[in-house]
Amino acid sequence: AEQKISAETLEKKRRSTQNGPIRLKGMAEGKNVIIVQLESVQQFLINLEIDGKPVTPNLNKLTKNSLYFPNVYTQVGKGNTSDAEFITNTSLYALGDIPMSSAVEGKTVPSLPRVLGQLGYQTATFHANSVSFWNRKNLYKSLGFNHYYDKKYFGTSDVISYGVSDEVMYRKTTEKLAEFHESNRKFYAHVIALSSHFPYRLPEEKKNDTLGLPKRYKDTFVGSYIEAVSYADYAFGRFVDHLKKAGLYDDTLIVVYGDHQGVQTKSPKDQELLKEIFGREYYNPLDHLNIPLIMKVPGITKGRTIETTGGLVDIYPTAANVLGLDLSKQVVFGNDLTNTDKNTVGIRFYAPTGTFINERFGFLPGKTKNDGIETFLKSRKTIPASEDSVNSMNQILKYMKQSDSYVESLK
Ligand code: GP9
Repeated sequence: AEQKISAETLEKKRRSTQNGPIRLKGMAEGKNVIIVQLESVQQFLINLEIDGKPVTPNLNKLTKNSLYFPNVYTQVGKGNTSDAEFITNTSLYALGDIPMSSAVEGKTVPSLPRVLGQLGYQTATFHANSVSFWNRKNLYKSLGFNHYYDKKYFGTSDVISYGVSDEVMYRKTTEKLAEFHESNRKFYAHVIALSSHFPYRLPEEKKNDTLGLPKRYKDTFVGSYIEAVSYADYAFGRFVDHLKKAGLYDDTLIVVYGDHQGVQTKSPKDQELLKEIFGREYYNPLDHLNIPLIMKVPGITKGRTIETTGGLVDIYPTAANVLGLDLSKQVVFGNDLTNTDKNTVGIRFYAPTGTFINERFGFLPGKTKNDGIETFLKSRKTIPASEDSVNSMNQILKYMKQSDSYVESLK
């Protein structure tokens, strides 16, 4: 049965990579890799201005000379941030009800760090909280990271929420990366930012580094959220400075994405602010689960926006293409977004199982296995789902089941 799962999945992958010409293949082969996961950062903040002031000037700047994917969605389950770490490194679905760190405890999971490790890279993951949170010590072992750096390394000065501020985290991460660089081995660093964590209580002194919100945003949830992300963006800008100073910026594949949703509010005041930002009602799950994905590929100097719909499962295959890694013998459930015009992203846990988003609409399953609704991405207009959509839902459910059995079969 295991053989069958792998064969079917590989066939799916083969089909999906036949869609178009292979673009960008191997452009970052042999380069250092830094993947930054931004806590709770949703897509709508990128290029957003409030009263003429950008919320994320540093990320906006990064998009200008990178591949920028505005239509990407989170697919995390109960393991939230740690599920995002898992999916990004494996291109497997999160189970939903069980954090993946528990589901893969003691197992060896095929992954980006494992593949790069076999090519001689040092592989390390950086996060300011204790590694015991979300059972990460086991997760990192299962994913095959050579090193992890947690609270013990980062210390406890200048703390925001669960750990040192992103500023301290990025500075100390760069120090380690510079050491790796000196050892003449390539590195892959997965860097997990934390300062923009719920409930977004940014210390007063850090607010000097944020955009400075107008009065109508004061003492609102949306205001605190935007301020926290504005600080996370400021700290990310400092990271770019540190990397440039250490000579580690230009020739490195840098991937940045948001792990999961951050806006959690139903208050009328907050809804009003969201309406002001979106110019329409804030829509859950389409607006809610939409996260940014940015890839700075060495050699690409002019930015390009790639509209293809994607999910966290697609990050690894997309990065693998530019890194020149062959995934044809690995079971992955995502697609390379630079070579796929049509893609369907399956979601569960934070939306009803069977929810999917493609290049035109989001599908929400109905009460039976044969119905649902489609909401168009552009107009947000909703109609009853077609038979084709119901078939797509069943296909997605099949892939999720295959992914689950594959995870279970791993030793
Ligand atoms: C803490 C952080 C928790 O280590 O990763 O994030 P969460 O999963 O609660 O968003």
